[in-house]
Formats: sequence, structure tokens, C-alpha cells
Amino acid sequence: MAKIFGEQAIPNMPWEEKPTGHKEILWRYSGNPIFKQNPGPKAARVFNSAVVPYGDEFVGVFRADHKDITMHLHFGRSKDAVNWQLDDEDIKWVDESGKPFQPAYGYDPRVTKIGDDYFIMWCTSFAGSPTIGLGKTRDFKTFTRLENAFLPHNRNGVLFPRKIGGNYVLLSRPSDNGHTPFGDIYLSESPDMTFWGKHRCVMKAGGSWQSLKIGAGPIPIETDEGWLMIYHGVVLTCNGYVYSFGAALLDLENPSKVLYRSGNYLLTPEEPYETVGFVQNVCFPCAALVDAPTRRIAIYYGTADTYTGIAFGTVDDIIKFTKETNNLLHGDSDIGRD
Ligand code: BMA
Repeated sequence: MAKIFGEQAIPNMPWEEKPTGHKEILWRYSGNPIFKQNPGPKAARVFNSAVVPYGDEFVGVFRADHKDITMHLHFGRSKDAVNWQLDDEDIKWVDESGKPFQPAYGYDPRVTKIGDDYFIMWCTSFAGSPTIGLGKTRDFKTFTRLENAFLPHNRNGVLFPRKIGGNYVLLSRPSDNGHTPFGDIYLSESPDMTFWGKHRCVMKAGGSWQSLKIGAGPIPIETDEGWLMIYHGVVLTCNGYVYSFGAALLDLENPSKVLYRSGNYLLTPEEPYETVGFVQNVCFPCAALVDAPTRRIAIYYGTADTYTGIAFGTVDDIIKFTKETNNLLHGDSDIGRD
């Protein structure tokens, strides 16, 4: 059994036991999807979103695409992390001097807690092109934008939950301006969340379900087997892109070194709410709740760019699966400097 570092007990997180006879590593919540269409006066579809425990309850930063098909971040709160009260309006950001500083759009948020701060990463508009927006809050009332991490074009920013080697570490997926037909996972370091450098390649797309592009998903989970990184992988079929997700273990002190990488997906679009929607065949994880004492994990994933689902499993089963199906590609186990 792997030791899980830094993760708190969340005894009230959503959970259902594995259905009898279920053969796969993950199983879907029976009440999926937890967000149906048109959940708010402006929000048409809520998906690819981040949730975290907060006090005895849960809060989240949600991707809500509006009824004019623009992409926004909304705050939400919940007592059980299943039934959510979503704000009608999008999050209002200020800059570090307290002046309004609203992004033109925002999507695919992640939330990482470090100390008392909750850092929020999302895909933001920078001079009209996508890059990684960064912000922080302590109370989920005042949301302060920090400097954008990178130049365009970049997406899927995921901050590790502690400094590594004295620096903050951010995963990212350099991209283009559109529905990017390529994409590998990189990391960058920063002493102060403003200046980012020491860029490293973590792993590249390749191999069946993850052959076209890959991108980090939930915040990596620190275990004594390595950082457990759940990530999405895309294959291009005759019928378009298919988004599945799998897992990798990264070296604890040098996370650009991949120790294991799942050769099979953990979850792929199968249910109608995953295969049919605004964009068909998408399972896109952005958050996970882990109850360290019981090893339970609840993965939140956007489905078909329309709904939000939860998949359950255990950290130990995912680690075992990642090792058993291991399919490291050339260069994965390197430091990724060249
Ligand atoms: C990606 C991202 C995701 C989206 C996916 C499928 O490029 O934009 O937000 O879920 O495409 O449309």
C-alpha cells in the first residue's frame, strides 16, 4: 500500500462501493452526470471543472459555457460535492492592486491548495490567444489574478501542491490557437509564481489512446511511489478526437522523470453522456478528491463538453494498474532537458 503524503482525510467525500462483478479499475457514480444542461440563468453547460474541500464543505471553480457559447469560470459550493450551488454570475477578478481585471474568457480550471492559498489555473485569453492564467484566493470571495504564467499558446496548467527543490512547479501543454492537433506535457519552475523557467519535457504523446496529444488533469497526488498524475490522452479517429484518461507516476524530486505510464486508459467515453453532447467522445478530468485513510479517490471529469461526471476508485488500484500496464516511451524517463 503506497503512503499518501499531504492529503487530508475527507470522510464526507462522495463515494459508492465498486459494483459487484465490475472488472475495471474505475467505476462511474450512479447519479452521473452531476450537472445537467442549463444549470443556471447564463450557464448552458458545466464541465471540465475543479473541486476542493473547504472547511466541512466543498467549493469549486467551474467551467460554465454560457448560452452565447462563451467560456467562463463560476464559483460554486456544496455540502456533499455532488449537489452544487453554482453562482449565477462568473467570478469577478481583481489584479494585485485590487482593480478589476477580468479575463476575456476562462476555461478548464484547476485548483491547488498551498498553505492557506488556493491557486487557480485556467486557460485564459492573452492578447486574444490562449495561455495559462493564474490567480489565487483564500476565502473564495476575493479572487486575485497573478501574472499570466506563459506566452501564448499554452493550456492545461496544473500546479503541484508543494514546492519541489525550493520552487513552485507547473505542468503545462504548449498548443496552438485552435483545436490543437498535437500536445505534450512540460513543466516549468518558479521561485515566486511570476518568473517561470527551467522548462523540462515530462512526457510526449504516443501510443494508441494517447497518440495525438496529452495534458495533465487533476493536481498530482504525492505518494511514496511517486507523484500520481492523472492525465487525458487523445487519439484521432475517422470520427474525430476521442478523449480518454490514464495515469503516470513521476519521480518525487525530479517530476520531469516518468517512472511508469499507463499503456491502457483508465476511462474512455462509453456512457451516452460521454459519447453524445456538444463535443462527442470526451472524458476530461480536472480534479480529484482523495480520502487518505481509506485510499478512496473521486475523479471529477467533464463529459462531451456538456456535463460533469464522477468516477470512483482507489489510489492503490490506480498505482498498481499504472505499473502493470506500463508503457514508457523513449525519453519519458529522462530529465527532459533536451
Ligand atoms: C480541448 C479543450 C477542452 C475540451 C476538449 C474537447 O482542446 O478545449 O476544454 O474539453 O478540447 O473539445
